[in-house]
Amino acid sequence: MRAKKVDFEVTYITKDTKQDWFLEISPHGKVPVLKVDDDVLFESNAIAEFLDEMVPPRLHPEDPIKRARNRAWTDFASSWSGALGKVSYAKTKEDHAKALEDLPATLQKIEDSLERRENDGPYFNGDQLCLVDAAYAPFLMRFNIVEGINPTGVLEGFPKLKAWSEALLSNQAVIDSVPEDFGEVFNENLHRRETLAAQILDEQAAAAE
Ligand SMILES: N[C@@H](CCC(=O)N[C@@H](CS)C(=O)NCC(=O)O)C(=O)O
Repeated sequence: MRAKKVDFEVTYITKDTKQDWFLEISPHGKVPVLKVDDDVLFESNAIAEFLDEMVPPRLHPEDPIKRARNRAWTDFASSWSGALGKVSYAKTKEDHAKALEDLPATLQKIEDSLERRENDGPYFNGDQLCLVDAAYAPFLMRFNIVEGINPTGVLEGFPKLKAWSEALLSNQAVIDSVPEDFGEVFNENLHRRETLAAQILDEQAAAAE
C-alpha cells in the first residue's frame, strides 16, 4: 500500500491480545487482513493481488508468462519464511545449527531465480519494486535484525540474494512498512518465543553493565 501510496489506517494485532472483533473477521486468526469498506480480505498474496488490480501502478508484470512466474515465487515465500524463521527463532544452539544446515537449499532456489531473472535488478523484475519484492522483504528485514544479534553470515554465499536483500532493506516503502519502535517490539517477540537470539541479547546486555 505504501508503494502504491494508498491512504489507509493500520491496527497492529499482537498474538496475545487478539480481540473478538479481530477473530470474527480473520478466518485463521492471523494477520494480515484488509478491510475495504464492509468487505474483509485475508492472505497476504490475495490482498496484494487485489490491491494490484485496484490501484496503479501495476506491481505485477504485464506479460502473462512473467506474471505467472512471479506468482509462483510469491507462493514460495511461505516456505522461504519458514526456513529463515527456523534459524531466527531457534530456541537452542542445536536447533539453530540444524536450521542453518538446512537453510542453504532454500536460499539457493532464490539465488537461482535471481540469476535467471533476465534483468540487472536491483529488484526482482528490474528497477521497480514488484509483488515478489513485497512478499520477501518482510522476512529479509527480520532475518537481517537477527543477523545483527547472532551473525551467521549465511547470505555471503548467495551474492545475488545478498544484493537483493540490501536493495529491499534500503527501499523507503519497505523501511516504512514497520512502525518506528519495530526493533523494540521485535526484540520482545524474540524473548516471548524464548529464542537463542533473545538469550544472546540478554548476555550482551549483562556484559555491557
Ligand atoms: N499465509 C498467510 C500467513 C499468515 C500468518 O502466518 N501470519 C502470522 C504473522 S506473519 C500470524 O498472524 N501469526 C499469528 C498466529 O498464528 O497466531 C498470509 O500470508 O497471510
